[in-house]
Amino acid sequence: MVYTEVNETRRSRRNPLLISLCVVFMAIVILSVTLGLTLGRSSSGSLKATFTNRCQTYLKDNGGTTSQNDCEKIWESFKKAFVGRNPCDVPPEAYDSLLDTVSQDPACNRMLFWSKTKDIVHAFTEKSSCYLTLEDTLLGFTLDGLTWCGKNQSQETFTTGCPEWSDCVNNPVRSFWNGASAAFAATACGDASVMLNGSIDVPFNPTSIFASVEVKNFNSSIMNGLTVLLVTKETDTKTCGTDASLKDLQKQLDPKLKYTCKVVTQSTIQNCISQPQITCGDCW
Ligand code: N1C
Repeated sequence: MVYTEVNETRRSRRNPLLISLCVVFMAIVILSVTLGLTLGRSSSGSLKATFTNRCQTYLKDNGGTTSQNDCEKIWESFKKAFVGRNPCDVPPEAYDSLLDTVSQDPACNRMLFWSKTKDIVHAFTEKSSCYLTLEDTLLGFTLDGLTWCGKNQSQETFTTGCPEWSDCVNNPVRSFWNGASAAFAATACGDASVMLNGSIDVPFNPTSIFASVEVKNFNSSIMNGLTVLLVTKETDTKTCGTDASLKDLQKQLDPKLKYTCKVVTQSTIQNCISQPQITCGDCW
């Protein structure tokens, strides 16, 4: 009798504790599921919003039609390249149809390529319209700096949990830049330029998109030559004649293309950017 009473008292004390633990556990489960769903949805929602907003801004600023519909159509074509696919199995060709629909008029003599000099290149192109980079085209402008991927058997788009650049070659972001860079380089006409980084060991790096994709897509029947602008700091010792990687670049260029190289210091470019009015051709 005494034994039963003690036991019951313990049970009745334990029960509320167990119940509260269960409630807390259930609350955590429900919260994580809801949060997961909301975050998942909002990331894909925000990719579409970012894409169409940037696309419309570009069209507006570049005198194109500003119809919401155009950017919605481009978004649909963009999505088709990677939605429902394993994010390590999206080859550059997946973007062919998108790149065909959004083709851009080439800007002969004004095309500027770059490798490991993105910040200074864009600081310059933002201030002047002397040169045109891939980020000054509709798709380059719209997708610059974004991350995206899909998932097998899912219609959703994701901006987190996507493969990193080096995780797999055929990831949606890497394949886009490969495909878009190939198409951009193939239209280069007249004299093109490239800003390479003279402060690093290998300014012309075979693994870069510039070396592995763009140089291979130059078309010597529409292009005259390539000018390398080797961007250095005052303390750098690299020159056009002494850098081994630039010799590789010359070897890889079609012999019909004229090769020119100039060292340009960062401060020269910065001075030029700070002028109220930039005259094309006056900077270096
Ligand atoms: O690998 P990189 O440089 O040589 O690629 C740069 C080269 C440029 O000439 C562009 O035309 O390839 C084109 N390009 C872009 O326009 C671009 N915008 C943003 C290549 N990559 C681009 N990105 C991102 O920069 C891309 O997601 C990747 O991470 C970098 C590559 O830059 P890099 O190594 O300095």
